[in-house]
Amino acid sequence: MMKSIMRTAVALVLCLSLASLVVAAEKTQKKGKAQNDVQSMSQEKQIKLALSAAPPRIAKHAAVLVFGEDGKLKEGKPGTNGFTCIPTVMNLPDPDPMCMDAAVKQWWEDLMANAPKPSNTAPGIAYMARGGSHWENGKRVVMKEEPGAKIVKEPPHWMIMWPFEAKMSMIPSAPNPSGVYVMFDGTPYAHLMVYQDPMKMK
Ligand SMILES: [Cu+2]
Repeated sequence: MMKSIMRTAVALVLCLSLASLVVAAEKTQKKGKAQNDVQSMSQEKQIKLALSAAPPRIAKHAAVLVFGEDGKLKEGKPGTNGFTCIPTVMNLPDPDPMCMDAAVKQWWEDLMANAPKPSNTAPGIAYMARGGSHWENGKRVVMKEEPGAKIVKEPPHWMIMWPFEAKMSMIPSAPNPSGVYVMFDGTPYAHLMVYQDPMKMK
């Protein structure tokens, strides 16, 4: 009887330590990802990072969404000017916060929900004063990671979210010396990228 109790106890301890090892391993794995680096930032730091995407005159009155412990975005700060800032777009090591108006927020939520097309009914404006990144395959800018695609950095810019077409507008579909291009050309999520530093808009 005593022996079997002991055996059960040993098995229980083994189980528990194994479980804590698994949890520890998962934590280490998560830390390796940039997404979780931003997510593991304090709410205060996430808000500061998010607000650095737009000039102070916009950031001052903008709402902020931050990542909660579950990895989902939640309100970090309410706003009054219709703009919402998030601490990261691509969740890569380089900071890429974005401040967006209501139309882009709708566009962004549709993209995150894998909706076939964005539902905003008016062009939206978004600011990325810290710059950002995109996936590029050959000379093509692609929406997602795919075989052969690499991350290319973007300088500080602002965007107009509206389905412009390179063919109709004659604007190039990839970054070029002019500083303007149609990103995600040929998809419902096409939009105009303008390589101008929002911090210089006074
Ligand atoms: Cu873009």
